[in-house]
Amino acid sequence: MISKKIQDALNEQVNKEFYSAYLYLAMSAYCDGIGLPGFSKWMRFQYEEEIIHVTKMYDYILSQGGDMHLQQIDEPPKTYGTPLEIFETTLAHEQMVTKRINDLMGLAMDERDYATQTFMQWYVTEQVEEESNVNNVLQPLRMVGEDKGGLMMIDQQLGQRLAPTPPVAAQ
Ligand code: OFO
Repeated sequence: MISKKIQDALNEQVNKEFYSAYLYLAMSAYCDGIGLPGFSKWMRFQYEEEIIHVTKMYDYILSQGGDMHLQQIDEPPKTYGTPLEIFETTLAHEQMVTKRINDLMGLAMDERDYATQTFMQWYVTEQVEEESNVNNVLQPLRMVGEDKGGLMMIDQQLGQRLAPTPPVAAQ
């Protein structure tokens, strides 16, 4: 069982995770449109990751007897600038999500809700990985700058990303 406060905070986070999915799908389309299929694929798999984040939280709310309230999802931008700008936007977004996850964990601690703390630990760990994955792309992007050959190489590498697999608890 979860309190109304936790239930509402989790519902809001479901909405934010849906926005993340929407954002990365929009970025995927944008990258496709500017001729970067590897970037597009990377973002498409990032979208799929976010759907896993959504589904896992959705399942948890219902398993705790909470009310699910699917709210309106904000519209993401249509354009994102250069590949470097795309990933700078992505890092800023993930840092914002990390802050939200930490706030949710803080709320679960204030409420002495141990089940939700255990549940949220998965997201805390996941955010470390999310930020690290983005930084791993940002570093070479900063090195190559505007160099087209360098960007093509990064595009090829990003195209090798594997599809995400849902954790057992979310299946
Ligand atoms: Fe759901 O982690 Fe990215 O946003």
